[in-house]
Amino acid sequence: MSLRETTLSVDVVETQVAIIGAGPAGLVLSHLLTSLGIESVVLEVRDRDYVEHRVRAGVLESPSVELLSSLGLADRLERDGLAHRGIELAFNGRRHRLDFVDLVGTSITVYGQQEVVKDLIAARLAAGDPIVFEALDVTLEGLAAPNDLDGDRPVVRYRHGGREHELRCQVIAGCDGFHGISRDHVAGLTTATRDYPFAWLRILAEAAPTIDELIYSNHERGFALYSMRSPTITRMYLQVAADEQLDTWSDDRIWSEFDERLPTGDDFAFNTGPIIERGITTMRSVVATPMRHGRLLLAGDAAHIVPPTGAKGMNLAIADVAVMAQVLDAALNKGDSAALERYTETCLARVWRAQHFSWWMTSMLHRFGDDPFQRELQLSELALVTTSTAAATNLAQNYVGLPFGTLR
Ligand code: RFL
Ligand code: PHB
Repeated sequence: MSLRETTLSVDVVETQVAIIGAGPAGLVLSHLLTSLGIESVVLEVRDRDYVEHRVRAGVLESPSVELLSSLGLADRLERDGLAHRGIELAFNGRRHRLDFVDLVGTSITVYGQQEVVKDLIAARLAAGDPIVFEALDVTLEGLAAPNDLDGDRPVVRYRHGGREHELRCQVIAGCDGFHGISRDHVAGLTTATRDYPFAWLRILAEAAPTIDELIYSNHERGFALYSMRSPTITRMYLQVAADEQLDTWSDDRIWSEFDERLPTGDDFAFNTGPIIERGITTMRSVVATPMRHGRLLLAGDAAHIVPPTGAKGMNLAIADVAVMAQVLDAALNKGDSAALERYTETCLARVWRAQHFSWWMTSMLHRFGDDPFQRELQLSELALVTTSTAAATNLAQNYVGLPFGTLR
């Protein structure tokens, strides 16, 4: 980053890539670019403490873990992350285990998104590379026509510390999540959407997990998920109405509902404890296309969201920026923009696979009203994936994450 000029009113800085958003997408991208010798500045509207304590996803696919390891960013993840061999699917009061390592030779790691974010922020700041927290009123300017790579360079303006700032760059990476501003700058953007008629009530509790793997439970009262973050913290979810009011759920009601929906008995019981975070997560599938407008490229939730049943949100964000780093390496370091032209289609191949998997898991596991036809289809599907190696292998390879570069 070079400080070009400071006038009385505006601080002007030049960089190669302006990254909007310090979530998993923006932060992983910043490290990938550094490894390729490409300069970047990360602009984040929130403060560091907020970003580091925002509780969200928890499952890392194996390609995501490999990418973080290859960047030397996985020390704490390898030490504190929980390596899971598989998951359990529960229905009709019984648990069925799928061993992903046996099925596909690899598996997943449970490690909170906010821990990934903390590790990436600490490593970037330790290297002396810039993250501007509390970058307010970010605006993107000078975006040329959708296919123009030769036109004027874009400018990002923002306010920080009571001053106006201008970031001149060659490329803008829109990594600002589903409620960000970047997506609105993509001309001709269209979205494909699926709304689900329910939401998830989520809790984080100070309670030691009692088993080593996640339990996804299909129950007549609605879906429940048993997950965890550490040897002392449990993460759990309940299917609730789409317009559910959180304040109607007392702690007692939450715990007794888990007791109904999880297959508790002689071989499984869960611990309860103080609930330290709770909320309602809406369930939607959205895919925006294209993911590029000239020198602006979108990644992660800024371009697409999935229902959390497949645990894909954070992983898709990482997969997008793995592609983005490659195409920017070709374009900025080697003057070859062919891969950049294919950025949208390359990303969307994986995005649609994840959308299908998330939709399929959601459809198989949730209660959809009283429709007996749908219920029998679910039970038939669950019977298949828990008895057929071919069906279980399909679930396993989608869950652990296809290697980057598959489906091109
Ligand atoms: P993020 O993580 O939302 O990061 C975007 C960042 O951009 C910042 N930002 C801006 N910065 C500057 N200027 C602006 N105008 C800006 N507007 C926004 C934001 O403050 C933020 O720091 O997107 P990213 O990097 O694409 O990562 C995606 C993942 O975060 C997401 O897919 C998952 O966390 C989804 N998700 C969950 N996935 C799961 O698998 N399991 C979960 O339990 C789970 N819980 C969740 C979630 C997403 C949630 N959101 C987005 C509502 C719970 C929530 C509440
Ligand atoms: C989580 O631990 O937060 C989690 C795990 C699996 C999912 C969704 C969320 O499918």
